[in-house]
Amino acid sequence: MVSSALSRLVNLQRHFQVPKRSDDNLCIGMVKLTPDVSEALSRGRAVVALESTIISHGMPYPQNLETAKEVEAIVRENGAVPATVAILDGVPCVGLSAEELERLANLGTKARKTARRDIAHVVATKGDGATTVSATMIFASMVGIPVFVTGGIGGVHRHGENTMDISSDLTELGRTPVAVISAGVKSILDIPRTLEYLETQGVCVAAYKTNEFPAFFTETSGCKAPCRVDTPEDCARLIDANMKLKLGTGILIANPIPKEHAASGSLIDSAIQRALREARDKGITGNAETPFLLGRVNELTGGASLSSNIALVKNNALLGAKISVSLAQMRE
Ligand code: PSU
Ligand code: MN
Repeated sequence: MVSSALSRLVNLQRHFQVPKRSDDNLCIGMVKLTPDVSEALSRGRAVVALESTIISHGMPYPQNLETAKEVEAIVRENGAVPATVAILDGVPCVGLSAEELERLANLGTKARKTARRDIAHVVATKGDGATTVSATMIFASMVGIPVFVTGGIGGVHRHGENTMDISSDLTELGRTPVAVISAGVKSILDIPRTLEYLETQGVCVAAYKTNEFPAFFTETSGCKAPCRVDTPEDCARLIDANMKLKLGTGILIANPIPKEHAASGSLIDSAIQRALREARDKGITGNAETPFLLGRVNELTGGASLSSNIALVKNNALLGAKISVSLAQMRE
């Protein structure tokens, strides 16, 4: 047990050059880890990575801060250590202090939405970056965290076959071996093409306790999921097999929104249609599109979409923590 924990730390160190201790935070290469995260990783304990664009761009203040804290608390209560990822003053951080979390929530959209392509520039300019799914996967993988919880991932945008607006979350899933727990993909996106693209990228997509791929606010999308898992242990075995085989690709675990929080499909649908029209009329494209659509759908549904969003993120945190604990036990 001790020797495997030690060898894990030595491996981490080898991989990321010489770790330095500065105050209480352990630095691996350019990445700063909080003491509880580095301790858990070196002992092979369960850690769950969390993204931060959902805090800065996905929800308004103060619900963003409350939700971020509650999500971390759910992870802890279920036996894992939460590691919220963000770039602060140009330093990639895996795990945030209470003050850092508050700062990020306050910055809101003033923080830079940081996907893979943005990381080097945010670091070089010593900026504050909120990491999307793609950037969060990169840092989770760098420090050895195999499980990552979010609300929803990006996908192929509607008309993506013309605009080529395809989230880098999908290509990241194709190249980085981290399991992402999400409530599926929002119907602001083109769900069938998103699943096709994930297949092309070689990503294992598994729906939790259902045969259907969920659509974030609703449990159904009309698309069949490629595979199904029914327990946290099933998920852990899947992740373990993916790691042992060194496939190098990510896994998407799609956890449907709890029934009691599922928004009325027609309410959300009409809000989405209107938000999409407005985005087109205002010429909002590129990485501004997702935050615009999320905010507008929330306004148009009178906040209903925000409370569904919060409920499903917490539900994902619960599942992610259980998966992470089961995986840590399996790999002891
Ligand atoms: N979908 C959501 N909420 C979010 C996002 C997506 O329901 O907050 C964020 C995530 O950080 C995701 C990013 O990685 O948007 C995708 O943005 P884009 O479509 O620009 O790749
Ligand atoms: Mn995009």
